Amino acid sequence: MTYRAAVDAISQATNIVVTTHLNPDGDGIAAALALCYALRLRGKKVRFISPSPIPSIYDFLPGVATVTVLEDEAAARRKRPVDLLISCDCGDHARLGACAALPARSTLNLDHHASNDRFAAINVVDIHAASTGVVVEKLLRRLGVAMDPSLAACIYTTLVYDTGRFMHSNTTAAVFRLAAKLLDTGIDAAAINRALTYCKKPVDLAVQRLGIERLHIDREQPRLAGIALSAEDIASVGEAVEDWGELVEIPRTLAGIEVAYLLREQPQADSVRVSLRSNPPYVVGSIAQAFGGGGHLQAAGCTINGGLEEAQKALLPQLRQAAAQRGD
Ligand SMILES: [Mn+2]
Repeated sequence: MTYRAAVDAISQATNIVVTTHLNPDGDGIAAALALCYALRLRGKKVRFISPSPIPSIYDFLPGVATVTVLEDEAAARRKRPVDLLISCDCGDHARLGACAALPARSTLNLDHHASNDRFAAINVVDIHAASTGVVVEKLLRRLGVAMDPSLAACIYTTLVYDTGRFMHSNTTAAVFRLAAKLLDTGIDAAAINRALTYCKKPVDLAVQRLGIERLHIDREQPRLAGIALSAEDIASVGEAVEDWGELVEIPRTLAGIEVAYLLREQPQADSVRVSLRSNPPYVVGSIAQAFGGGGHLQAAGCTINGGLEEAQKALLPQLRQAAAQRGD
């Protein structure tokens, strides 16, 4: 890990842009906000530019009102160069969307995805970190930044989000030790948990109903279940939905299911977004990678060109195999 190089790069920089991946999640957003907050305390000129809008459920996080959204690549290219562009939670350059085109004298990649392709000048990729927020916390400690409630709220959010509320296999003793340290600052963890959990709108429940209607347990492989949504299904909900991704949790809740998938056909029916999850020791990360995507061993995603049926034909045999063989 090149924390040292990251500390040096930040120390030397005055103008910094912090960013995260397309369709950012609780880890990417809160890790980036923690970094922005801490670097501003250090007197840096920092902006958080996101390649997609920030879902409103994160409105409670400190600094979220200062985030600007940049979806136009040409506009990004025209920006004045900054000293340092820092990406949080992003495994490959293309996932930065328009923000990939932001001019910068140097780049720093803070992440924890096993599939990270080390696209930046300086790469701090800690695949054992439960969240990118953990990587940010280690970096801030090396920068001499003291933990405070604002920072703690952000880092705690990354833990809750990326461990699935302290449930997934990345929920280590180190995670609980860090969580305890964050709670020692006086943050209201239960309030944050509520903000991240009891945040549904009626449309989100309509999406869940659709997901349950489309839930399918594989006939050949009883450890495999998933949800496949056509472009028509998705249009039928009729409103912009902020987070489709969590539908992949529905098949997982069934006893005996070890591998779960969510397929979302895109509006022109020319590509399908794929989310994959598995319980250890079953592995889905390599499947996502084979289709040009990435992620973790047990949580990964990719996009497959073609319509829903084509994607199912290409993917299901591999998922059956993943559910048939233990990856350990
Ligand atoms: Mn993450």
